[in-house]
Order: sequence, then structure tokens, then C-alpha cells
Amino acid sequence: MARLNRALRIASGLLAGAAAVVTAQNATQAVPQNATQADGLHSLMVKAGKLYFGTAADVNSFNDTQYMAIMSNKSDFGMITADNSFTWVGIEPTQGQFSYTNADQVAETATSNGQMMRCHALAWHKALPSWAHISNVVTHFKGLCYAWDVVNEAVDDYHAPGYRESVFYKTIGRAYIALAFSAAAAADENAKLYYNDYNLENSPEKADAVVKIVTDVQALGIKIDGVGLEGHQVVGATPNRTSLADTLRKFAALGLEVAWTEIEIRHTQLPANESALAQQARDYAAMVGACLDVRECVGVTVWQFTDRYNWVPQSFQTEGDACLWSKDYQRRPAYDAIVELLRATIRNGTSPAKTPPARPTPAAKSAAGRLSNTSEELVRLMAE
Ligand SMILES: *[C@@H]1O[C@H](CO)[C@@H](O)[C@H](O)[C@H]1NC(C)=O
Ligand SMILES: *[C@@H]1O[C@H](CO)[C@@H](O)[C@H](O)[C@H]1NC(C)=O
Ligand SMILES: *[C@@H]1O[C@H](CO)[C@@H](O)[C@H](O)[C@H]1NC(C)=O
Ligand SMILES: *[C@@H]1O[C@H](CO)[C@@H](O)[C@H](O)[C@H]1NC(C)=O
Ligand SMILES: *[C@@H]1O[C@H](CO)[C@@H](O)[C@H](O)[C@H]1NC(C)=O
Ligand SMILES: *[C@@H]1O[C@H](CO)[C@@H](O)[C@H](O)[C@H]1NC(C)=O
Ligand SMILES: *[C@@H]1O[C@H](CO)[C@@H](O)[C@H](O)[C@H]1NC(C)=O
Ligand SMILES: CC(=O)N[C@H]1CO[C@H](CO)[C@@H](O)[C@@H]1O
Repeated sequence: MARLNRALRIASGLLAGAAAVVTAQNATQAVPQNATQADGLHSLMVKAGKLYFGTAADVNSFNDTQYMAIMSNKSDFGMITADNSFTWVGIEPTQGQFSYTNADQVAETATSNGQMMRCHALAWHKALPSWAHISNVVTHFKGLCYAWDVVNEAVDDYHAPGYRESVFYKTIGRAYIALAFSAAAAADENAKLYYNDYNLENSPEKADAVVKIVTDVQALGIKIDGVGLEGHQVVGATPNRTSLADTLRKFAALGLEVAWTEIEIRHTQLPANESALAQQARDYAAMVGACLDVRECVGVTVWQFTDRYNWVPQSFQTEGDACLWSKDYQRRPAYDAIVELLRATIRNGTSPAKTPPARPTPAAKSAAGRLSNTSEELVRLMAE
């Protein structure tokens, strides 16, 4: 009961920030693309019937002019995800004190480049300094975000199909996931709301756990639009295109859109020789190809485009060279492999995958009422 009461306090707290409306600056100001630029990853993806090719990027590299020249080139990147600045740690490092400086800088940079944003992430176990307010953050960026990763990495790797023992889960139980989606839907009815996780393409058990999470949220009539598959992979151990597409279809079959949200493909032995680089190119092409094969796949995001700012070398000291560009901003063969794949797809004219039509989202309109009204009932229903 103590847990229930605490959960209910938190559930109502999720809405408390809604009053503090701050509009994202320049959020809707689109800058037209320079039509003289040659085709890159993004423009080819669009011609192949998808919405975008994107990259993670954040303020820590914005003083790097070589980086900015590539990152700002909309031929290659039409979508930006901030690595860190949109997370709880990034926005509310101290409870109740919101700092949007870095996040706004990313948003303004993307907007002035004419790039869209995937906004990442509202509820994540690695970013929980306090019970921050989903409503506050989503409302601040209302109209900016193509999509929000509402709940990130909620499945426990070692006890699938169990839930990760995050502060959220320990306090509220699994209802926190539905509550988070409900709060996000209430704050921005146009953003696509995603569940995002890693290793889904390697672990059918983990993928099934995510199917369960999605169907739980859907059963409550709460809006959920997509599943993001992170796609952190290893050269030579990446599943083949058919298998990757099958994993994407598992979620598409639930009526959702899907996307690769955080791809990089690392070598486990450095330096990478020529054949390893060729394998990496085939692996990148398999992942992009799987997206092309699945109508509901809207796009691909790489988790940084250069090794200079990719997380792998910090976490796996002897591994890396995982990105499409090297530390010194040389393009890897994988870049050319993706371009070739996209050109071949476009030439072929088959372009089987098209962006799914926007579906009506009746749940979103009543989400605010639904949350305040049902949070108690919902937490009780889902209490374990
Ligand atoms: C919007 O962008 C313009 C030009 O990029 C800039 O001068 C202006 O300060 C921005 N406005 C706001 C409110 O950020
Ligand atoms: C388009 O790009 C070219 C080459 O980078 C540049 O010279 C030109 O000024 C740009 N045009 C506009 C309208 O931005
Ligand atoms: C942007 O990228 C495209 C595709 O890689 C390239 O052809 C073009 O020169 C780039 N533009 C700038 C301004 O670097
Ligand atoms: C950018 O700023 C960071 C932090 O101040 C610094 O470590 C880095 O060397 C700078 N990078 C460039 C390219 O100036
Ligand atoms: C792709 O991978 C799956 C799963 O490992 C395997 O069953 C299948 O035979 C592979 N297909 C091809 C064409 O290699
Ligand atoms: C290239 O690297 C791979 C992986 O590290 C290794 O298995 C292979 O033997 C190397 N090939 C050559 C020709 O050195
Ligand atoms: C081109 O279309 C054919 C027939 O639909 C298909 O089998 C083939 O895989 C396609 N090739 C590419 C590169 O998309
Ligand atoms: C806004 C809303 O959905 N209100 C409902 C809350 O629950 C009560 C009792 O179940 C209903 O009567 C309200 O219509």
C-alpha cells in the first residue's frame, strides 16, 4: 500500500509540470535545403521512400568545425538525436531545476539546418536524478520532436522477459511504462511516441518482452506509435538482412512504425584490416537494407557518425572504428556501401517500403483525462 500511494503521488507529479509551458525556440522554423547539394545518405533514403537518415550529435562537439560541417549537411543527415542533452541528467540534474540550455542549443542547430529531431529519452534507468516531469520536458519541446523515446531500455537483459529494476519499476511497478506514455501523449499529441531498446535483433526473448510491453500499453488504450531498435552491433556478428527485417516486422505487426535508432558496428580487433572493413560495410548495408524491406520502417539513425565522439572506445577499450567516418573524418567503405545500396534500390524502382500513413491517435486527445482518471486504477491493475 505504501508503494501504491507513492506511485500515485508520482503519477500525479508527472502532470504537475504541464503548467510551466515554455515553447521551443524556433522549433517550427524550417530552413529550405540547398538544392545544389549532391545526394547523400538522407536524400537517398528519402528518394528510396523513407523519412530520414539521421545521426546522434550533441553540444560537446559543436565547437569542432570539421564535425559541424558534416553534421549540418542535410544531404547526409535529415534527423538529429541528442546523445545526452535531452535525457533527465541533461535537463534536470537537480530535482526541480530544469536547464534547457544544451538541449535548446541542439534543437536550434538542427532547426537552423532544416533537420528534424528524434528526442531521447524520457524514462531511462541511466538518467534518473529525480522524479522529473515528463510533461514539462515534452511541453517545452512541443512541435519540435518528430518522435520521443518515451521509455528507454526497460527490459532486464539477464532476466528477460523481466523488467529492469529501475527506480521507476521498483517504485511504481510496470505501470510506469503506461503512465509515461500517457503523460507524453497528453503533452504533445503530434510527436510519435516510441519504446526504445537494444539487442532486440539478437535476442528473440528480449524482443518478445518488448512485444509484451507494447501490447500492455495498447490494451489500456494509451498511445504508442513505434519501437526503436538501437542496433549497436559487432562486425561479422550482425544478423543478416532477412533476419533483421523479420525482427522489425515483429513490431510492425503490432500496428507500429519502427526505426533503427542508434546504429554503430564495431570491430573487436583493431586496427581493422581491409576484409574487416568490407565486412563492416556489408553489415551496415544489411541493417539499412532491412529497413528498406519493411514498409513500416521510417528511418535509420547512427549513434554518432565519427569515431571521434562514439561511445564504444570508452566502454570497450580494444574495440571501435565503428562509425561511418573515422576519427579523422575519412569516410569508411560502409558509407559507400549504404549509398550504393540506396542508389540500387532507387534505380530498381521497386522501393517496396513506403512510409506508413499517419494513423489517427484517438487516445492522445483524451490522454490527460485518461491519466489523471485512471492512474490509480492502472497502478492497481498492474501492481505485481
Ligand atoms: C531564430 O533563429 C534566428 C536565425 O537563425 C535567430 O537570429 C533568432 O535569434 C532565433 N530566435 C529565437 C527566438 O531563438
Ligand atoms: C548552396 O551550396 C553552394 C555550395 O556549397 C553554395 O555555393 C551556395 O551559396 C548555396 N546556396 C544557397 C542558397 O545557400
Ligand atoms: C553534403 O553532402 C553531400 C553528400 O555527401 C556532398 O555531395 C556535399 O558536397 C556536401 N555539402 C557540403 C556543403 O559539404
Ligand atoms: C571543444 O571543447 C572541449 C571542451 O571544452 C574541448 O575538450 C575540445 O578540445 C574542443 N574541441 C575543439 C575541436 O576545439
Ligand atoms: C539469416 O540468418 C538466419 C538466422 O540466423 C538464418 O536462419 C538464415 O539462414 C540466414 N539467411 C541467409 C540468407 O543467410
Ligand atoms: C583481418 O582481420 C580479421 C578480424 O580481425 C582477421 O580474422 C583476419 O584474419 C584478418 N585478415 C588478414 C588478411 O589479415
Ligand atoms: C530489385 O527488384 C527485384 C524484383 O522486385 C528484387 O528481387 C531485387 O532484390 C531488387 N534489388 C534491389 C537492389 O533492390
Ligand atoms: C475524464 C474522464 O475520463 N473522466 C471519467 C473518470 O472516471 C469516472 C468514473 O469512472 C467517469 O465517470 C469519468 O467520466
